[in-house]
Amino acid sequence: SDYSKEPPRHPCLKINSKEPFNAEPPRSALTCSYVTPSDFFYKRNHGPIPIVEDIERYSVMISGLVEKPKQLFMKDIRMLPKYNVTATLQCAGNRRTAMSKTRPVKGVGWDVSAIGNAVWGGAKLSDVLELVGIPKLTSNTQFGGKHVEFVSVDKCKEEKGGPYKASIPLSQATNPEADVLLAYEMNGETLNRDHGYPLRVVVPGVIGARSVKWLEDINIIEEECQGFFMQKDYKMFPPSVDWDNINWSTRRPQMDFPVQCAICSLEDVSTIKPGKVKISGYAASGGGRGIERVDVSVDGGKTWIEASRCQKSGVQYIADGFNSDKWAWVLFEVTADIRQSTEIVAKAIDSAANIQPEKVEDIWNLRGILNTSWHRVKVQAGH
Ligand code: MTE
Ligand code: MO
Repeated sequence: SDYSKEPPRHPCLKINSKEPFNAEPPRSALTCSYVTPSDFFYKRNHGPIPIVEDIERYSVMISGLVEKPKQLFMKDIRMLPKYNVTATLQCAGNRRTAMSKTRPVKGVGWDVSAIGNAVWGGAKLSDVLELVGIPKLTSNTQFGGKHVEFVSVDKCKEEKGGPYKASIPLSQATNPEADVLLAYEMNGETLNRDHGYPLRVVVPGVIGARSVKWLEDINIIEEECQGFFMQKDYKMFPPSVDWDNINWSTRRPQMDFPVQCAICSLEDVSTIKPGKVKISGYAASGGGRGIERVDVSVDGGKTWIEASRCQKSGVQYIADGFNSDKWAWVLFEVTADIRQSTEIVAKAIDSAANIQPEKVEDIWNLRGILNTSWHRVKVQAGH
């Protein structure tokens, strides 16, 4: 595979693997702004970054179980109503490094920054599917367990040199309220190569793995996609399952991500000046569930204080989806008095009252996905 034509990247990114390029920003930079600049947005790839030379000739083919298969060019997609959706994308492997400390896991080692929040601009998939005669709000009862499969052009070793692919239920794809996009813009600019130029899928509230970049084909299929990343990866197993007794077919592909939070203003080695300390970070939940509360402890989890939350500055955050960006993270902040070396802990509660698990041991899984355990940071008091 050819890694000689990779795009330029910001030097502040922490590189977890060079080929394929996997990198995340330092935690301190991640929550500087509500919308993550694309330079600082984590990059998760499984092969070399494809090159599209001729945008005029670039097209997406929609076929499979449709009456009239259709080839769509960028101009056709741009002709559809354009939506800007603020959505947080999170890799299922976010915070994997911390999970591997209890017992080794397989996968790219991520700190807490395999997550970012962007304004994605593009056409709604529900509008695109109407062009091939699939009505909005097509339910799974009417259509069985049909899925919409997204196929890329990149080449991954996991697919034996074939393209990356994934699928979502047809009912979600045809629901305008699910806000699934074929995005050609990120933060008001043309999508860059790392993030899927010229066109990517964005599935809000769902693990990043389903938001296929460099989209080439959309297939309407009878059941979920049989590709590696749906069937042999990104599934959540119990702690009792290891590589010698795994049976992949016993689990469903992970879709929504669970409630998550992380402290970004401090690292495990941070030395703090005794006194008032600002603690800040992000919290997010999948499925369009908002963040109801973020609790912070400065005594290792014995007592808790509620952090303030915001999305847009100056607007009080309410987890109702009307006054908030329902697919987006919230940033939290609290100031606490810290006099001695201690462990600072954060946990979030989503709008369905889902809470984060206390211990990483309880959710350990061999692929190291969905580490949503309470986030802990040890700090040293010094001068
Ligand atoms: N799409 C393609 N074609 N190839 C990939 O390797 N990686 C997926 C998803 N879409 C991937 C892909 C994974 S696992 C994640 S977390 C997100 O893209 C990362 O998107 P980003 O690099 O824009 O942050
Ligand atoms: Mo991912």
